[in-house]
Amino acid sequence: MAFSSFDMVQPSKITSAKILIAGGFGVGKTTMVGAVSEIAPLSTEELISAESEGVDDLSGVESKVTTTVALDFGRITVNPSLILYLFGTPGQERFRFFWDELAAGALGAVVLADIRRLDDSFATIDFFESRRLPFVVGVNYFDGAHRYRLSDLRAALDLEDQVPMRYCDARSRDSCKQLLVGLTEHLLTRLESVPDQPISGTPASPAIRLDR
Ligand SMILES: Nc1nc2c(ncn2[C@@H]2O[C@H](COP(=O)(O)OP(=O)(O)OP(=O)(O)O)[C@@H](O)[C@H]2O)c(=O)[nH]1
Ligand SMILES: [Mg+2]
Repeated sequence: MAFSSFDMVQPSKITSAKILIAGGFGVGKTTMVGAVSEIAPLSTEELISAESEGVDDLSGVESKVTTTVALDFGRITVNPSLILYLFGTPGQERFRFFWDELAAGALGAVVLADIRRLDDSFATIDFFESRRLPFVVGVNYFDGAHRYRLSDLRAALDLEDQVPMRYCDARSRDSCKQLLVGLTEHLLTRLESVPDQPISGTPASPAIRLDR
């Protein structure tokens, strides 16, 4: 794995960034935070209640018995200069009100999409597009699903060309790390295109930035 772009961050400074791991119900957000975090992840899992019936689509994840009711939290040191703090969102519709709170101060996001339930990703993509928060899309591949071409998936999601997208396995540390590398490179590219302005997070965010 090449981490060359991260070398652009000054080695003398330790920079941290808040990153959201977001997506619809049961796409693998908690799994990803758990797979990639170097600390024991904080999770807030509770048994799925009747409130979910008829609202959240359980198809494909029928065996799922718990759901995130607040957030997931983890940390990964990308290189000696860069630490990412990962905040996984809850996926159930009734917890959507909490996303703005979670997004405060975030520098960017990984949007996870379940290959079998792409429709569930529209609301998440809209969320970040409307807040102008940079994101990458990880298409979480579940066993036995059809493997579409990425270009077809991009068209189906109506995703702009500059938004990085790749297949991933939320259970694999390497795969998740590649998504985070892709996000960091995306953030740095944006920083280069507007060199005098820090990348801002959400409007209410403190000025977290990648120092260069
Ligand atoms: N086969 C396969 N299963 C996966 C993958 N990622 C997650 N899972 C499984 O899918 C289920 C859902 O994963 P979670 O990580 O709880 O999903 P979530 O997005 O956090 O769910 P909510 O918080 O309820 O929205 C779990 O049973 C995981 O083990 C994957 O890449 N492949
Ligand atoms: Mg979860």
